[in-house]
Amino acid sequence: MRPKHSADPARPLSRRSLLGSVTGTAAGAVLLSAAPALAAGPAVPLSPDADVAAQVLEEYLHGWRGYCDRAWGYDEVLPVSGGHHDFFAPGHSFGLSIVEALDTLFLLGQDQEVTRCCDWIDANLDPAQDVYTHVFEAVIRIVGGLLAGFEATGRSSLLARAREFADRLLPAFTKSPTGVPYTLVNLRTGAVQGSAVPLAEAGTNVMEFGLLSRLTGDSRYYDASIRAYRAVLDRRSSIGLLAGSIDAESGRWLDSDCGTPNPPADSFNEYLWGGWALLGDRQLLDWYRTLTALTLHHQSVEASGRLWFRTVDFRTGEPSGPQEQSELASFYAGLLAKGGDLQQAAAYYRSWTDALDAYPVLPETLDFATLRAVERGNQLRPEYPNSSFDLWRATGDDYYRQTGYRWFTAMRDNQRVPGGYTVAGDVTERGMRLGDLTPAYWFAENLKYLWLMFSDTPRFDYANGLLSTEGKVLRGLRRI
Ligand code: DMJ
Repeated sequence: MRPKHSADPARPLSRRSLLGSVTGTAAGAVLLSAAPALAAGPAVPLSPDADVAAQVLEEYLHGWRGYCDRAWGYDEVLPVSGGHHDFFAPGHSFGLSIVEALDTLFLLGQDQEVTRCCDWIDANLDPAQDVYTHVFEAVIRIVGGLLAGFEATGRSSLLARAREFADRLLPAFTKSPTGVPYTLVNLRTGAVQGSAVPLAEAGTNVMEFGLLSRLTGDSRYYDASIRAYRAVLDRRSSIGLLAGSIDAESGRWLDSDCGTPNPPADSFNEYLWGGWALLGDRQLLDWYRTLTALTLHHQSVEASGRLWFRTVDFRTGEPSGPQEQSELASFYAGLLAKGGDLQQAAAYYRSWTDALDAYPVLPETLDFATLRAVERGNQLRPEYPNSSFDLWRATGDDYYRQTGYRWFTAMRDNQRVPGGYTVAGDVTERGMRLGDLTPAYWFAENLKYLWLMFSDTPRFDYANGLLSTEGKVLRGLRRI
């Protein structure tokens, strides 16, 4: 299977595409431009299901109580042992699950909890800790979480805190000779470390930094994102592909594997799309279209009648590496749908649905030729229902809600424990062995997609809403 794809950035898009039509490339233009309007208004026929929505709410609150009772104020809960986990560095907590949960709690109508979280953040969240912090994770989780919390509540302290974090993360970008951000920065001193940068980490910040620039009128954040993109995209191979990791200091590629949408590329293309949709920067859309056309041309492959994406050498386009697909890549069906490639989006989603049918819950990595589990654990990841939501929004087809609900019941049947929800050790074992962690992203993403599909909440603008890679609603929250 070699799906056809036009590389023409001006080609007509699907009626249901989430694309707008505003142009603008310079930082100033983006800061001043209005958010792109949708191509054709709301196209999703909503048919809320109150019973399913109630189930989703119950399970979210089950997980949330588990965190609050056992690990309140810490980054993540260990729901089986009752302990807690520091996500960024031992001995340093950012209350990450609280920040991650803000806009989900708002969408769920849990206003008292939102207020409790905001009060905790105001009193306790310290952006100046003397610790090396992962830049990519801090941007998508903390800066994004605070911005979504601000959008939900209008509480100015959240915006101020987001800005303070971003200011302390900026040295990773500004100290880089190429503009590709270092992977780590010390929040107190601004010292940087880590020049070997996975592609996703170089290019997953423009939504948060662009919105922050727009909200504050300070273009430094957005400019840093664009400089990083240019540094990477200027180094495409002669056939236009990107490799997996780049040296922030020399600008040299550190490998030759183009593995989109697997990590380490995963959200790189997602943010070209999201940056365009949120900020109206036409250059981002052009890059997205060009890279997507190349991915569909060089990497799409049929195996047992299913569409997958293989890893290729970025210089030649020839296959390289094992025929594996990470569960993290399953978000890509939704991205293809948002970009207007609905046929490929649907086919790729069906591939993942077949994989879901083969296991109690999805394994971390598959051999895509056989659907054999290569990495057998399950990290409670949200990528599959993310695609369910995106495809449902793009097509209005109830199949995506049904399969999203199937994913939800599989998680509930297999990963629910008295203290919340937990990761699994081996999904191929009978009587699956469970681990002991509720990742903070569970509070941001997994059930948010289900809730949005089934609740028809008036708190979300279904026509214009935009979510980040961490499921933060960066546009389209409605305060009521
Ligand atoms: C989330 O933190 C984000 O979705 C990120 O982009 C990659 N995936 C994890 C959860 O699996």
